[in-house]
Amino acid sequence: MVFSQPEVPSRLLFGSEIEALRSDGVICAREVLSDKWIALITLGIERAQSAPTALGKSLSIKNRGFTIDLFMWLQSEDFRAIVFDSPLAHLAQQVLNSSTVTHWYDQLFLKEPGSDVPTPWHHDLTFWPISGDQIISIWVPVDSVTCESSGLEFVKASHRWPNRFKAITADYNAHMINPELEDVPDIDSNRDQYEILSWDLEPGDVLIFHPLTVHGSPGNSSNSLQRRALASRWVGADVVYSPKPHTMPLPANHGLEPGDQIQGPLFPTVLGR
Ligand SMILES: O=C(O)CCC(=O)C(=O)O
Repeated sequence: MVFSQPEVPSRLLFGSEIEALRSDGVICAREVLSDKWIALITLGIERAQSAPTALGKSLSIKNRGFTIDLFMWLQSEDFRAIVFDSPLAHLAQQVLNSSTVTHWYDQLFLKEPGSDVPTPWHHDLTFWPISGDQIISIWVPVDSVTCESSGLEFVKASHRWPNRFKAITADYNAHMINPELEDVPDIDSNRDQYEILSWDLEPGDVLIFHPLTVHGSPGNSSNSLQRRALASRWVGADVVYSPKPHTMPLPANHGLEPGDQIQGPLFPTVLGR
């Protein structure tokens, strides 16, 4: 079988960016995606909005301007090309330091101007049925993003905290809340006690973050800027399927047994195959 190869980014990450990601748990990488890819993601988002999945419909809060959807690349050629052909796999490879780079899943987070739906502070790994170290998310906005238009915020170096928090996201389901884990602290009432990182972004810039870095975003209080982003998530060779109660359900046909490396038709290995 002939595979296409993902595009090499117009610029690779600097060593200083990779070091900052290790120490802070998040970086903003400027100008790593060209207009071509931003246009394709935008097109994919527009198409996805007119044909949401059943899961997307149940998790979105349409009357408050909030849309979420998952496993986009299984729905459309646009997002499939983002997985297999865009430079994202190379960016992931640089930070994962793994022999293989495998797509975990992708997710849309759209907030219309005036949407009052926040993304509460949370981290991701506690509600994913995987374990391992080589896991990364790349958050790709297709619009200019400011703090006012629901810019994503991160607690610096929180990926190094020993705490493991209950899932609390705008899209959470009760079954994903693990009563054995602790609540996320009340960061908003005590912002002066935390070092909070956020960036104004332009299309082409991305945020890259560790799955234990605590993050969240306010509603979109801009009256003109849409805030549309694709979260593209990747894993390396040390990541295995580790089903536990209170974690995100995977599509039924994933074919993984506990302890299996994340791979297979739903989790394509894009580099190092
Ligand atoms: O875009 C948002 O508001 C949330 C993004 C997020 O939580 C994630 O990508 O893990």
